[in-house]
Amino acid sequence: MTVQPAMPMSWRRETKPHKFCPGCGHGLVLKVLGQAVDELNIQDKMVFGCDIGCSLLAWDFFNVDSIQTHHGRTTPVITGMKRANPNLIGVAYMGDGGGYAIGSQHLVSAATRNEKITVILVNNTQYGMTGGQMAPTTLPGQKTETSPYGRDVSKTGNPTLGPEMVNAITGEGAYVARGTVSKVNKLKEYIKKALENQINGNGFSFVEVLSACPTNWRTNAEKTWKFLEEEMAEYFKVGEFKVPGSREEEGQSNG
Ligand SMILES: Cc1ncc(C[n+]2csc(CCOP(=O)(O)OP(=O)(O)O)c2C)c(N)n1
Ligand code: SF4
Ligand SMILES: [Mg+2]
Repeated sequence: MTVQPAMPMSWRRETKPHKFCPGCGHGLVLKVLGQAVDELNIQDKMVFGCDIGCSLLAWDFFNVDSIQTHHGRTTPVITGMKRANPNLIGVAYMGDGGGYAIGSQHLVSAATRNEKITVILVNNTQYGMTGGQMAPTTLPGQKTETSPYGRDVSKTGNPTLGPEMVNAITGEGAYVARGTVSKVNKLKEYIKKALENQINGNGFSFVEVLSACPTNWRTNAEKTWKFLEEEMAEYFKVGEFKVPGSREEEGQSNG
């Protein structure tokens, strides 16, 4: 009989390479999420839900319980787990296509009910996993696989402003912010606050993250950063929109 060696004490700190394309923003978002979870010491109570899309590549990234669902359904699945066991810390992680298009009703319902979960939504302005189709967040004039002449907002409407919407429909105790992978320290602060808000038993916590998809944007490092920091950040304002116990809770963004 083979005797298995005891699990090393350092197992919590083990790392492994991620599966995203070079330059993808998902890895940065997940890195700061992991750091926040470590710092708050919630690994043993956390359930990580990822969606369909490139977010699902993170299903075995963390040493926590995890579940994968389709298009925004991660939000109601994590809601159900949290309601069944309020001691859990439930994190729903998804893309902009899943969260704002096919599964948008789930985000609206959970935010309206002020469910005590944390949703992290990665906005890379298109459907990454399936090859770069137009999403609700595609910028005006932006070329994608399904908007080869550039997004025509007169026909498709304006890009979705998720945190602004969530801010408008959530009640007291919600935390709402938009961060960017180009400012990871600030992003970590927002994600940590979103987790702390859940730990404190307040309301719905929502962080949208501006992220890069150089593969489908077909951009080099310089153009990727320029698009992220200039064009995306110009339309999607980074900052906190609602912080429990502060003036932002009354609907004022600090942009
Ligand atoms: C009902 C259904 N429709 C379409 C698909 C195909 N599909 C898989 S991932 C995806 C896009 C996901 O995009 P997003 O949520 O923005 O995540 P990203 O890959 O950009 O991180 C689509 C359309 C599917 N799996 N199920
Ligand atoms: S397709 Fe885009 S979002 Fe998906 S892993 Fe590659 S760079 Fe990241
Ligand atoms: Mg996307």
